[in-house]
Amino acid sequence: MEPVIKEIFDSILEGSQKVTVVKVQAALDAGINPAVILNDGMVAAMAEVGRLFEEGEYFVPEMLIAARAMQNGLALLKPFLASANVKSQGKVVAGTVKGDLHDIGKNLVCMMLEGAAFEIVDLGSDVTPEKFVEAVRSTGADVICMSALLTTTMPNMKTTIEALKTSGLRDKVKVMVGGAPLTDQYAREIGADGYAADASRAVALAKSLMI
Ligand code: B12
Repeated sequence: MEPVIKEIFDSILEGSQKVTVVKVQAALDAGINPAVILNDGMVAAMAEVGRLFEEGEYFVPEMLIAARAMQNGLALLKPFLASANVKSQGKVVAGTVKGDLHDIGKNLVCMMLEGAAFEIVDLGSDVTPEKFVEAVRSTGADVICMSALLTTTMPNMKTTIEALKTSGLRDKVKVMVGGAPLTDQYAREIGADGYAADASRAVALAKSLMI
């Protein structure tokens, strides 16, 4: 691993926004592939933060400052994940489900989809089923992307799919789901059209659902 990637990893673990930004910029200047910076430096650090939280070494404040450092670094990477203007691949409504504030993964999926020329309507986090339904209705979205990071909020994906059915919109939109606790099997059980484990697979899935 390049030393600067390890420094990015460490700066996110320590929640140091300034160092993260400086090191991500240094890695970009050194010509390191943005995907390596993202996956080996940043996403790996968030996984380690999760492990430390599970072991009782980190608490919510540490998770929060690590997340802020990650988001600052992501902002720098965004232009490198986005492609030049090409014909729209389709419209996507995205959000983290009701009760859930984890938005880093969802933001990353949005960035990568944007990079692949999808139009994104990002509803943010803690999005109620009604808000998803209303956004699908008003934007005429082709795809809806729901994210959940908590086992307790995963069922809100099913509730949202039910709400789409009730409002007569389910057949008009493809439903993609994701987030660390999800599985392909769970996605099938709740009646989603697809699940992807990470942001690059989410792009491949979205493209396949548009055919
Ligand atoms: C950062 C973090 C927080 C931050 C979130 C800040 C933010 N703005 O997002 C804060 C501090 C707010 C937080 C709070 C809490 N958290 Co938290 N958090 C995390 C942590 C460390 C990292 C999550 C993350 O950003 N990962 C990095 C991103 C890039 O990965 P990702 O989200 O999985 O996304 C990727 C894929 O899943 C996929 N994907 C994601 N969404 C979608 C959507 C679609 C459509 C598709 C196709 C793909 C896809 O693509 C993404 C990119 O590759 C995780 C640990 C972990 N290992 O996940 C715990 C974790 C999720 N949190 C946890 C807990 C318990 C909590 C709290 C309940 C703690 C508390 N006691 O208050 C609260 C809940 C608050 C709430 N109501 O949401 C637990 C959940 C346990 C469980 N089984 O439910 C975890 C797993 C930690 C742990 N190991 O115990 N947390």
